[in-house]
Amino acid sequence: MKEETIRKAYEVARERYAEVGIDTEQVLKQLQDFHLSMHCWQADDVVGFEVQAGSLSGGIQTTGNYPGRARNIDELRADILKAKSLIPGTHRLNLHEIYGDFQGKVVDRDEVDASYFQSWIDWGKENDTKLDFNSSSFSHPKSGNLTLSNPDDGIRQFWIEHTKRCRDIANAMGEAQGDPCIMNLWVHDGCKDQSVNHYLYRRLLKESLDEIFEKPQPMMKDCIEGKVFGIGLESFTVGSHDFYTAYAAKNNKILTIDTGHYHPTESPADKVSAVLQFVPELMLHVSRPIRWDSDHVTIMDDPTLELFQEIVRAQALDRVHYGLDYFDASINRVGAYVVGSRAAQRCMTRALLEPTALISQLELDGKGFQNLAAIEECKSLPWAAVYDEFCVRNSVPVGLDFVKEVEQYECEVTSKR
Ligand code: RNT
Ligand code: ZN
Repeated sequence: MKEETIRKAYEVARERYAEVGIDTEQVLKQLQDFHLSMHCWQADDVVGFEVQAGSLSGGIQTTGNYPGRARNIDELRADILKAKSLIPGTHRLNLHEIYGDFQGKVVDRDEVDASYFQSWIDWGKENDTKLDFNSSSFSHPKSGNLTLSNPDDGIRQFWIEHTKRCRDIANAMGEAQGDPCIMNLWVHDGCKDQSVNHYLYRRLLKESLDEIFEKPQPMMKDCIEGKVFGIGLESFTVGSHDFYTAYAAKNNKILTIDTGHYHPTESPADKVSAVLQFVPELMLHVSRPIRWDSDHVTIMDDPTLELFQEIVRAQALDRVHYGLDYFDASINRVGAYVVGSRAAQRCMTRALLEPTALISQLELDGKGFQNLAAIEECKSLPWAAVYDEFCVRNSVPVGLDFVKEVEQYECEVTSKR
């Protein structure tokens, strides 16, 4: 697309937005400060690099077998860098523990330490990419149905040790990058069928968390993620939303909102203003559920847009960490990164461009129809011209121009795998 055309469209947009009290230059600055934490696991269908890797378990599933999956650390790094080159702004990378640089060695989850992530730390520095981290409870012989809530002391201690070590690794990453590493804790613990030990499992999970979080780790931040159910664990989830919301509020932990983890008619966006009254910060796993937690690629749909609007309206931009969490194995995976990341940014662009002060005043003045009219009008203000300008200023392709770059990469690299 011609830069001249984009520039002209932006100038018009700038004027239109100025009329409703929005400074687009300010919004462009805010977008530059909006860092996504890109999940490493879209590149390889959540397999990771453990030598002893088994198949994906823990209630999550990838579907599809599009060619070109990243099969090793070099391929994954190359794919992430390709995707990042097509997404404006600077972004973080969110690693799972199973993505360590194990160099062909069998390293069990209770033996892992920061040395296996040194090459990631170096890679992050070289590529201006800060790292976030996750402990990994799934795809392991000891995963079973219960990990941190397992009544078997040996198994429970194994996962406690794993998670403690992950916090050490996250802290080392945070120190090395001079910025706290955000570590997410999600365990799949649950029951496939009827169970009468709910209180026991939740008590054990609480005790495990208390022990895990005992050690102060100044350069990492803990977040905890609940969900409704997992595949094969349909009847009961130990780490439900009530459980983690209560735990986070009481213990000042970051709560993770994964947009795929709620009942189909429940609004993740509506959680923002509720829980931010009680928890210090939020981590997002922006995903897209279709009928279930299917982890489809993020798009600009109403739930995602509302989520970002709620954050902006709550003036909570600096209290939220913006992670992505989807894994579609049925399409080009680099393309999936770019589409999802840009969609999240476009939602944020629209949210930042909302003349909230103006609409809020109408609402507070009880001007019902005027309020509705303003909200409707905002939907068609020229927000896309602002995002296009953002792309130009970051020297990345505008509009559909990134598609041919993904296609070329597929032709030269991923299709040959
Ligand atoms: C699973 C959770 C979790 C995982 C990743 C791989 O339902 O959403 O965040 O998707 O950690
Ligand atoms: Zn998630």
